[in-house]
Amino acid sequence: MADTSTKPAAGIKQVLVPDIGDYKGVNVIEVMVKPGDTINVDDTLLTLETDKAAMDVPSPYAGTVKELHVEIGDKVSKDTLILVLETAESAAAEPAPAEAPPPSEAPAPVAAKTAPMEPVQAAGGHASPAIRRFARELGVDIARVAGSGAKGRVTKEDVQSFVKTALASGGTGSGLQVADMPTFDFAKYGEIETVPLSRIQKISGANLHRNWVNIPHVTQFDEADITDMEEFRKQLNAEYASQNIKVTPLAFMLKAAATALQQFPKFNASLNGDSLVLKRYFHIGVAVDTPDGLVVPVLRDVDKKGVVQLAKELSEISAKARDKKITAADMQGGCFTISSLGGIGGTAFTPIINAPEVAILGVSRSAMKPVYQNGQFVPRLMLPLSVSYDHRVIDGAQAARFSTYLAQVLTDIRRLAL
Ligand code: CAO
Repeated sequence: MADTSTKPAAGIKQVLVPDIGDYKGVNVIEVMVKPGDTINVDDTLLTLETDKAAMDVPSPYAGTVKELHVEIGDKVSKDTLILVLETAESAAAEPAPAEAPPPSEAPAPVAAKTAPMEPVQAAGGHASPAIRRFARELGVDIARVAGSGAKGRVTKEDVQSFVKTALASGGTGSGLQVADMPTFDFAKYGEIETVPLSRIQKISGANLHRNWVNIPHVTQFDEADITDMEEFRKQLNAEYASQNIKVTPLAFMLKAAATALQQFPKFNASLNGDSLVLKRYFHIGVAVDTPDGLVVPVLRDVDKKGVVQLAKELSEISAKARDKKITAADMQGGCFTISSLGGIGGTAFTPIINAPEVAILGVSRSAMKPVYQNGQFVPRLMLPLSVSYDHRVIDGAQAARFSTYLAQVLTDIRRLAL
C-alpha cells in the first residue's frame, strides 16, 4: 500500500526473481539474507543453480528485509517473490506498490547485475559465486574448505569456521608446518585407472582429516564377555522374527553406550573454548558403510528406548543411508558415535573421533576364547571394544573406567535396566 503520511517514511518493495533466461524451477542453493538484515543495492540475496551453472541474484534496492519468502531447496522462476524490503527513506520518496511491479519495472536480468554464470565445479571446493567472492576477500583458498551444505557445497559458515580454525592454530604458531604431499606419476610404472572420489568421500575425508589433526586421540582397548547377551539376543530374534525385526549386537551396544554415557557425563560432552558443554540428552551416531562412502546417521534419545526399538530404528536408518535418502538433519546432534565393524571382522581398530564429540566406540568381531574362571578355562564369547577419546577432555583413568563399565554392562545386561 502507498504511504499516505506527510513525513517521509520508508517504502515497501517486493523483490522478485529477475529475468534468468529460459530457466524455470531453478534450485535455490544459498540464501544470504534473513529478516531484519540491512542490505545495500547489489548485495547478493540468493544463489540459484541450474544443472549447468550457479548464479547470484543481487538486490535491486537498499533497505531492511521485512519478510523472506524463499528458502534453500525451493524452486523459483522469473517473478517468484524473494522478499519484502523496507527501503531507506530516500528510496521511499517514490510510491511503493503493494503488489509486484509489472514486468517493465522488474529488476534487470541477473547477468547484467552480477558475476557471470559460473560453471558448477566437479572438484572439491564447490561454492556459489557469492561464497567464492567472500572467500577471496578473506584470502581463503576455497578448494581447501570442506563443504557442509547441500551436495557438499561450501557455505558462508564453512568459510568462517575455516578462518577461525586457521587463526586458532596459525595465530599461536602451533599450526602444522608440514610439507605438501608430493604428486606422483603412477602411469610411469604400469597401467592405472583414475576414479573420482564420491561427494561423500570428499566431505568425510576432509572432516576425518580435520578431526585427526586437531584432536589428541588416545584409544583404550577392552573386551566384553557377551556370552549371555548373545543367548538373550538369539531368543529375542526368534520372538521378533515374525515382525521382521532383526536384533544385532549393535542394538545392545547402543543401549549400553547410553547407560555408560549417563554414568560418565564427560564422554557426552563437547569442548567449547575453555568450557565443557555437558549434554543431558543421549543421541548416538552410527557409522554406516554405503557404496558411496561413510555416513553417520544419529539415533535420538537412545537412553529412553528399548533394545528392540533401537534394532528397528537402526535397520531403518541404515537402509535409508544405503538408499541415499539420508538428510543433513538425520546426521546432526550426535553426542557419541559407534563404529561397528563386527559384522565384517577384525580384532581391534582405532576409530577417529567425530568432532565436536569427544569419544567414539569401535566394535570388532566377537570370538570364542578360553577365559580363566574359577580355576579353569571356559569358552566365552568375547567382544573387542576400542574407545578413542579426546585427551584434552578425558584422562586415561576415566577412559579405562568408562570402557570397563561398558564391558560390565554388556557382560551382565541386567545392568541396562538399572
Ligand atoms: N561380532 C560378531 N558378529 C557381529 C557383530 C560383532 N560385533 N556385529 C554384527 N555381527 C553380525 C550380525 O549379528 C549379523 O549376523 P547375521 O547376519 O548372522 O545375523 C552380521 O554380523 C551382519 O551385521 P550387520 O553389519 O548387517 O548389522 P549391524 O547392526 O551389526 O551393523 C551397520 C549395522 C549399519 C553399522 C553396518 O552394516 C555397517 O555399515 N558397518 C560398517 C561401519 C563402518 O564402516 N565403520 C567404520 C567407519 S571408519 O571408522
